[in-house]
Amino acid sequence: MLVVTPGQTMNVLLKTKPYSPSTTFLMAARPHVTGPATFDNSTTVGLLQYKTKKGRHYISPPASSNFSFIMPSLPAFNDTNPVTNFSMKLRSLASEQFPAKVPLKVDMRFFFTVGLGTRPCASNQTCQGPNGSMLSAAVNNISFVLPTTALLQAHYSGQSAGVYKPDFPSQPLIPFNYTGTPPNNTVVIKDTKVVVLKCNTSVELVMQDTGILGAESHPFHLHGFNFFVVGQGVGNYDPINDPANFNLVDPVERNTYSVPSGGWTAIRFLADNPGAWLMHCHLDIHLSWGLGMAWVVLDGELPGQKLQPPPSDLPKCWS
Ligand SMILES: [Cu+2]
Repeated sequence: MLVVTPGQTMNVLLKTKPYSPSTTFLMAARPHVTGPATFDNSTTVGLLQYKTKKGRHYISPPASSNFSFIMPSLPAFNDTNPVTNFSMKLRSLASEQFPAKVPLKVDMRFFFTVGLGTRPCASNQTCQGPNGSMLSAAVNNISFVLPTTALLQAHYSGQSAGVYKPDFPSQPLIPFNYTGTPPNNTVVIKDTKVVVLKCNTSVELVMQDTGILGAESHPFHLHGFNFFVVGQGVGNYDPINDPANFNLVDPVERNTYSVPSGGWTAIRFLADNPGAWLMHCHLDIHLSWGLGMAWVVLDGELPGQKLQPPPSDLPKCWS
């Protein structure tokens, strides 16, 4: 069984057993859902068959549909246990010779809440949120607003004023019981804030799902870097006891990872790629509601640590 989250990529080595050139294999897939969304819960199937040609084996659709097969049993669409078991099982391909490059020393620690919230509904609109409010989403209660001038352009030209603010909070301004009784005020702030990092900062980030409007898994994607998933758990992250269980030996390396529903994920990455990098939930509707933020990584001292100029033929649409 394989679990792929929205936006995630995976290299898979398929081993069929027992091997026989005439065997047809059935593959089946269905959605996994943690939120309240309505969705197509049907199961899709595909077939693969080995053919032998000049001593080589390759995969092709079966020539005839005249065969019977056994439908694999798939977990229920809302069963999170197989998903957790699968994601916890994955390890890096690290070996003694090629150890995982997970940062062992941390320069900066961040704790981000990720989840849904509300905004006041405009008077001329009908909104779907609780008590007629507008559904929104936020990281540390800040609902990300995409600026009209590109972040990278503003950063590169040194004209970030009016485009983004460099004061994205490193932790929630008002801590609360993230997965417990929701706070009375669910209203989020709309803004364009970033975290500014010196080049080669090693970052540890804990992303904590909130149950403010119901817990839900959020597949977070980081541009510009791969990160290592050093820990995850259910409920509220415990900064005293949970780090002791972090995997700093062979953690899986990713650029997209689902923060578990009502739980948390801890990642580490080395910010060695100068530029402006979005990090956002890969559920498109959540992104449109503001579930993201950005990291701006400054140039370093060495020649290989400089943001490259835009290509000479970059279309000029500077605002
Ligand atoms: Cu999401």
